[in-house]
Amino acid sequence: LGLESDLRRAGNGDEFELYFQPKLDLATDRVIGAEALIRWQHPTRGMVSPAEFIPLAEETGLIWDIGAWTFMEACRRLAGWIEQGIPIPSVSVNLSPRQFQDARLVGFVRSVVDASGIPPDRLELELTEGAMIGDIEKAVTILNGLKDVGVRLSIDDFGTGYSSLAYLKRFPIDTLKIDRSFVRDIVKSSTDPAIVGTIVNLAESLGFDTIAEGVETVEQAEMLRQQRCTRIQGYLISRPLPVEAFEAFMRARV
Ligand code: G
Ligand code: G
Ligand code: MN
Ligand code: NA
Repeated sequence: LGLESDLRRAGNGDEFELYFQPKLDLATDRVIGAEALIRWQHPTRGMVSPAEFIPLAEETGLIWDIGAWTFMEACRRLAGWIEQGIPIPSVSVNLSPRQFQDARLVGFVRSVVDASGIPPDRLELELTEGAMIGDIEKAVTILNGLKDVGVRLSIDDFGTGYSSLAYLKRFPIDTLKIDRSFVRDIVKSSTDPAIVGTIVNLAESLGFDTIAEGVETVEQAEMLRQQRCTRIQGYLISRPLPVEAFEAFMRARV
């Protein structure tokens, strides 16, 4: 209960901060984007993990305001990087199921993108399969609305949820983010390389890109490359970084 009232207060203060984690294409050795990840610097508890407060924010409905802040802040940061000439092709933000289902979503995204002046295809929304189960027609309508705005769409934690292939072919998405559970043991596993390869083939057939999450070692990256997944994200490249450190990371690469 304490955490809930703290979360309510944090929303209108400045206790939230976005960290950014780069995504790399091994084929070109280029940073292709960055994922924005929210951090809550609580005045007495210290850093509270989103794994802890996002579920609470979902239950209480506070997620709308937190998500609105996240999206606007991500746009503000990207606009700044474009202006400074920092070569960051795109920025993604995570959407939880309740944000995705909210009737205000498409209009909100449209108005923030319009106001920011950012080319919409440089923004990406990461959705989990769980956000899209239930009413599939409704999910497809929302996804089409977002594509109409021009933002990119990805399915996060792909392979752990419920999306059937029949649904997947109807989703106007751009990228499958291969869940890190398939990456973790890929070097030793007798099954996980084949699972990754199958996801890559499926994505290719459907016209989607892939990126692997949670890549921590060069051996994992090499196994992924053998399965033709060259886009990676994880501690091997960088941990999620506060803005100044992320900018330093980007400057050091050029
Ligand atoms: O950054 P970290 O690994 O601690 O994130 C934990 C979880 O919180 C991940 O599932 C991530 O997708 C989620 N998360 C991080 N930032 C946000 C955010 O801004 N909005 C939503 N809805 N989820 C987020
Ligand atoms: O659910 P989502 O994929 O958005 O979760 C992103 C979370 O994964 C963030 O909390 C981030 O801190 C975490 N993360 C990012 N890279 C790695 C990694 O290489 N290994 C592990 N274990 N976690 C990672
Ligand atoms: Mn994510
Ligand atoms: Na994920």
